[in-house]
Amino acid sequence: MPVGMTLTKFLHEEQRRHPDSSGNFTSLFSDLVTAAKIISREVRKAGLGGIIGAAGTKNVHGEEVQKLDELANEMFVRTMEHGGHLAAMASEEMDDIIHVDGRYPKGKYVLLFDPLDGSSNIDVNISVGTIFSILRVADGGNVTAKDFLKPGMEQVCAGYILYGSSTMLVYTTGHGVHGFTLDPSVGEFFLSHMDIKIPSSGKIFSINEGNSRHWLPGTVQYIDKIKSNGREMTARYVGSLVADFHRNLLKGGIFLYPADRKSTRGKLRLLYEANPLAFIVEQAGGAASTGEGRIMEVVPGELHQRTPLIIGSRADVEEAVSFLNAPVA
Ligand code: P6P
Repeated sequence: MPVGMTLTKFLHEEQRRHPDSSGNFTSLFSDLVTAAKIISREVRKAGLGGIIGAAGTKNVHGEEVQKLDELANEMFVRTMEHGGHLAAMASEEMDDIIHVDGRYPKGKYVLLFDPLDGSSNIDVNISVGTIFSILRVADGGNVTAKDFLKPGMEQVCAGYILYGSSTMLVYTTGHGVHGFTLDPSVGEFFLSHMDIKIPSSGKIFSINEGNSRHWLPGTVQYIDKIKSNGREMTARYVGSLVADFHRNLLKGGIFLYPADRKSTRGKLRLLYEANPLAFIVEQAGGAASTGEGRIMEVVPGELHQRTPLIIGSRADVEEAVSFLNAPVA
């Protein structure tokens, strides 16, 4: 029985498919994998290390910062900044972009990430995740926030790490979606889900029904429709975007965090949550919409811009959008 395909080997095989490749991207991604392994180690023992619970500070959005949020953010920055492949980074936890220290060479990529999404679940041992997106920049030496404000179509790579019953890394570079599972005894990610495709429709819907009093009429009508007789839908909502997305990616279904009267622009972040997951789901045959248009066509106006997100199986997203766009009766 041959040893499974490691992520390291897979990346090098992918690189060989691009003979003109400099190897910079492969090296950048390898640094990202190292950060993922470190965060996984810390998440797995969070209850023991005295690092659960709030850090006593708030992030740019006024949200309680959990200690593991800070640690994950620091792990990413420290692991990624000296590789010489990045010009700058942007994190959900940091107000402004993070320029790579002048001591280190600058590369031609910028990394956007949510270091530990789902932080409210950290203390109760429910799955959390890291989400990342990589863009190319023309001149690594003069990067500004404007270099990050690109539509999702310009991503060169997107992925997530899910710290669930196992730690999985799922990513795309535009050549399909591939999933790798970490074997902690070896310290390697092994290919476990080659060329993931989302079912064209599903039986799962994910939405926080606690917000239903704020929903706009189109959302009310859509949810009523899929809960009506004749539809065998089931509700699943973890409250961790990566966990909810990953389950629906594999089983089919739809996740909705729509605009409502409370979150008029939606709650989730465009650049480092919606865009990377939209790239993945479209590569897997699914769809991702704001409710009015394709997520990956939105031209960002600001780094931490929020967006409505309707994402999952293509037929389900199209049906939901038809309701959300319906003229108000
Ligand atoms: P709500 C977690 O805080 C998060 O950013 C996503 O991971 C998740 O999908 C969403 O917020 C949950 O939000 O309002 O349902 O608790």
